[in-house]
Amino acid sequence: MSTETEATAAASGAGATARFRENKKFAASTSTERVGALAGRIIKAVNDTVLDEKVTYEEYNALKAWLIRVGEDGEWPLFLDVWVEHSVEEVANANRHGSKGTIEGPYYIPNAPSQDTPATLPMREDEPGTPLLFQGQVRSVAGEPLAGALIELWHADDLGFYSQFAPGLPEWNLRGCIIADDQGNFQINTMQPAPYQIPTDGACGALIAAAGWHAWRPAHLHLKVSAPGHQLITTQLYFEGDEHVADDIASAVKPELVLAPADRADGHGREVTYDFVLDPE
Ligand code: MBD
Ligand code: FE
Repeated sequence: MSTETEATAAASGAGATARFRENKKFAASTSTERVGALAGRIIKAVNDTVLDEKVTYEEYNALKAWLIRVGEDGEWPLFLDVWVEHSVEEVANANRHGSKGTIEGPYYIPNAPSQDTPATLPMREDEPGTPLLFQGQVRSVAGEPLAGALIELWHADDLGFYSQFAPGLPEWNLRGCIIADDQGNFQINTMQPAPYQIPTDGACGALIAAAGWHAWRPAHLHLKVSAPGHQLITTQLYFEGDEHVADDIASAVKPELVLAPADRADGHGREVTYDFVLDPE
């Protein structure tokens, strides 16, 4: 038995759904006018599609069955984060001057174990993959080093699985909160993640197969970077040469977010430097 053979869409979907409920990221109050306007537009967009495309009862019932299955598989967080979150992020961060953000995705867990820099993310003794040293500095838009910066990093392992969303992985595997030094500098040792495939055995995978799309996200590091008095950024970093950098199923790649790691002089994996620039609050 291994993570690879035991992982199921329903288990990771149920985990992501439970996680979302705990985070309680719901709008406290959205006005009647706003709900009416947004829900009205979405319903109209669906009806326009039905009329334009002359959707049949067979197709309508297939949609109904599929929507029921998305809920049963717990895949609403996955579905929304893959196909909708990128435009929400674009609107939210349109006025930022610092580093680019991108989507959070469904697999963030707050309060991972914290460590001072230089740090090594929690990993198994025989963690597979290529070691990666990820380092840099956190600064303000004015160029000042930000003391007290915090770098939260989480990512998939060398098989593309996230701890707490796939069986058999230690609780905090490849997740950590790293406290930068008084110059905002950080050094984090981890393992290069693998590309991520949307589970093929759930509702989202069924849609992807039925539509003839591919199911891949390029390999990525997820980050939340913050410092006192500055806006937190949620972002991801990708790797040059990854075939899915150009066609991420989640539409979350931006050119500024693609890293080009170099081989380490000591032959021990790769290293890359990336600095974060935070906007003031
Ligand atoms: C991921 O790992 C991810 O980052 C997103 C956005 C969606 C699905 C899986
Ligand atoms: Fe991810």
